[in-house]
Amino acid sequence: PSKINLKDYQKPSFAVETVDLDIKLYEDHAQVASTLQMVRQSAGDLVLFGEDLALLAITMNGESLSSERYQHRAGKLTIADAPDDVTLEIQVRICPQTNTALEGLYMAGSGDDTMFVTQCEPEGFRKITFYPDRPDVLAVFTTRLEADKRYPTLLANGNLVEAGDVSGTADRHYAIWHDPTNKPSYLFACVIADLDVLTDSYTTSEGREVTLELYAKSADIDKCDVGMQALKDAMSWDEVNYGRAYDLDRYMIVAVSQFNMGAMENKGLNIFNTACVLSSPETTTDARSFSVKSIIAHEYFHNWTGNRITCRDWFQLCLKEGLTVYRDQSFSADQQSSAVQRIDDVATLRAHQFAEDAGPLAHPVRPESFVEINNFYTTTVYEKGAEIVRMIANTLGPVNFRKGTDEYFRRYDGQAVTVEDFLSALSITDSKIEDFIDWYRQPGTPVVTGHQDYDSDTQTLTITLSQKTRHVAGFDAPKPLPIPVATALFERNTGNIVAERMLLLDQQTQAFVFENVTSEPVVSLLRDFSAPVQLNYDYQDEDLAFLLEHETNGFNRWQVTQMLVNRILLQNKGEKSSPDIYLHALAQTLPTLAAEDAMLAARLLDIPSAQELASAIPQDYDPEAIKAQREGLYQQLALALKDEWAELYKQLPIQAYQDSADARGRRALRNVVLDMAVTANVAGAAEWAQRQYDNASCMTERFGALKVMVNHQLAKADDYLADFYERFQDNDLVIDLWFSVQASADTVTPDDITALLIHKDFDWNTPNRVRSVVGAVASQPTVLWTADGLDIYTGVIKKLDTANPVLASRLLQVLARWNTLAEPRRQMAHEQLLDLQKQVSSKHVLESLESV
Ligand code: BAL
Ligand code: ZN
Repeated sequence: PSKINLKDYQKPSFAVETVDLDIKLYEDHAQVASTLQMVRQSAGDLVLFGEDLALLAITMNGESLSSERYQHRAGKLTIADAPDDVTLEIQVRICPQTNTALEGLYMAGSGDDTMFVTQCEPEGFRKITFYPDRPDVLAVFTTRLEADKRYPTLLANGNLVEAGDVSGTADRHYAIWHDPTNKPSYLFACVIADLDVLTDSYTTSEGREVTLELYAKSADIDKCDVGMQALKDAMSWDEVNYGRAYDLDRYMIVAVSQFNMGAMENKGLNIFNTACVLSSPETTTDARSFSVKSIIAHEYFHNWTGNRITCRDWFQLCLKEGLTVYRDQSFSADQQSSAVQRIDDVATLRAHQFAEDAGPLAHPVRPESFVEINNFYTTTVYEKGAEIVRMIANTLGPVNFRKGTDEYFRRYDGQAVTVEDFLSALSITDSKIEDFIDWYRQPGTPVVTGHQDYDSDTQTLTITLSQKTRHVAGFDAPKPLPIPVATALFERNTGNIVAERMLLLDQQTQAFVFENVTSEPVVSLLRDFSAPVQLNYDYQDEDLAFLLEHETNGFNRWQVTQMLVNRILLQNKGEKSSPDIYLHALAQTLPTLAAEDAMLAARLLDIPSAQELASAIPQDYDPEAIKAQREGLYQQLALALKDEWAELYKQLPIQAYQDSADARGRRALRNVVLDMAVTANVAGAAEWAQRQYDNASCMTERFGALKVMVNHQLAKADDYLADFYERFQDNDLVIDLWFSVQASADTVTPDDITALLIHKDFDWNTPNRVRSVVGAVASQPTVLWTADGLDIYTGVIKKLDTANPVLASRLLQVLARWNTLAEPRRQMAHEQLLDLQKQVSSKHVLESLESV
């Protein structure tokens, strides 16, 4: 497959002014008629894209175009010598009923329970009709939908203009929608379904009355309140923090159970994976419910950062995603402890993005070439993209960052722009911000190394920092990047902060001098994770234990526990730290912290997942050894605090459900304590798990207890699994949990996975269900990296390769680290991947296998 390069970007020859779409849905196909008003902007052919379309008719300025007048090849329809003003009328036939790729217009559900929805980002619109389907072509859309009255819900972007019965038929109806905003085709959406709606309203700071509608199946409409409240919170937050108000009279969200992504920000008509919008205490864990709120906010925030200002081309994906993730992380930090928010964001970044940056699929935040853009909806583009915006925001400070974003909206509203445009607006108060462009261009995670020298005569402390980024093949030699390092000095005898500074490391090596330091301090670096780098500072374990006790920054307290764990588990033989200091420091900290901030206390007990630990191992990775060491340390931790668990558990009783940060923290800690108690064989702990399940006030408690029973193979685990299935068999999202708790059990075998894949409720057409099993396998390296595990995993990829290549390719990305394995696994994995390469055909999967 051929590569597309950023350097080859050319403006489209034609602009589209208006699009009139008419989509008629029938039993086994749909007919799409479109009228495009186009005007020439520059010399060149008129180019339309189209995939999986049967072209029925095409006319230009009223004249039927015979096939000699255009070329139709490899998904492109090219008309040479088009006049400057063009009206194109196109008729195509498509088949949403058999569209398993879930791109374009597709049918979700089966039997009598079906609905039709769209997913057009990035290039799905070309599966609906021929169109200049690229983000820099913006047009005003009018959409007419026609379908059987079995589907009473007919939605498209914008405002409802007209609806009624189709004359001459008894059972068909239509609706016409008009979206007054100029938008790229990737933001087009429509829905043809039978849904209930939860309605609310919001008055914007500009005085606009907005109708808010959340559409879901009638059985799910009682799970829409959390999402609705989050939407209103997000609307208000964006007005206060960015001065951005909503711009249409209607905002709709539709829940669909079969969806490749989490959600999609189509203008005025968001489409959501049910997992990312439905929430109720009985059926949704706190963690999931919290992410529902942040995803609702994320899609809402796209209205300004993505929709009103969009990307010039798909290389600029991070322009909208990095900024919008940064905005949703900031929103979420305002809904809970900001330290815990930062911990969770950084844990995700380290586990997934650092791994991607260290492996063969490493790419810059703004890639320079791709075969299939769907392969670049990555944690590098999203999460590292957000880290760059965060560094810029912290460098500027809140006042100047706001001046910069105001300028960005002022200058570029209504346009399709680039990362350079973004940096140029952000740099109006500080031209150095433009230097951050290298963060967008250069792949690889910088490693920052440092040490300190204290001179008691002059009372100066010198911190010397160096940076190094690995040279990724195919890219220029790495340059030093601007790296903000938030630093505080702690006095050893009092634990007080004596100095705080943001150091800017922008050369390969730099010395930073602090004057008037009366005794050698303990230095806390990279506070709040001020840059997405790996830090190797010359600490003693005792310094880290000191920081665990004295840091005022909750994030850094967690960070030092993670550094200690890494020293215990990952350093070379002979350099490994003993766990004593770590265990002692936690034993000192935990009881008090549990009462003050239960959620933070729960996080401090985190031992990085096997996957995250693996991401830090460049070669000779032995999954069994890492698993054994990890479990060994977990066991030691559980035993070291064995006498505390009963008391702590007692202090965290089940209470009437509340959705406050405090209550969520107590539930989170309760589940961790339960697991620790069972691990340490505390007398009666198995019964605590049963009682917690039986008396649970919400899913967090019930599922937490079930997980403990399954992971520890407690005597009643199977009975409780059966009960869980019975109780929730009608709720797909909960049955996903039922699959995932089994597939990710500590003791799972390849045979167990195979059994789940042939279970009567397993469904290859529902990405959530596939991920609930296959995603769980990915989290178990000791199962994944065996001959049987790989057989299963590559079998899944083969099965999905043509049916749903977007999903197949995403699942495949976890195999990218095969080359870090110790032999003989490395060789075995390599052979399996070479074999897979011969048996797949989608460009998505082939591109992900390029480096094998
Ligand atoms: N734009 C795709 C889904 C999201 O990032 O919001
Ligand atoms: Zn997004």
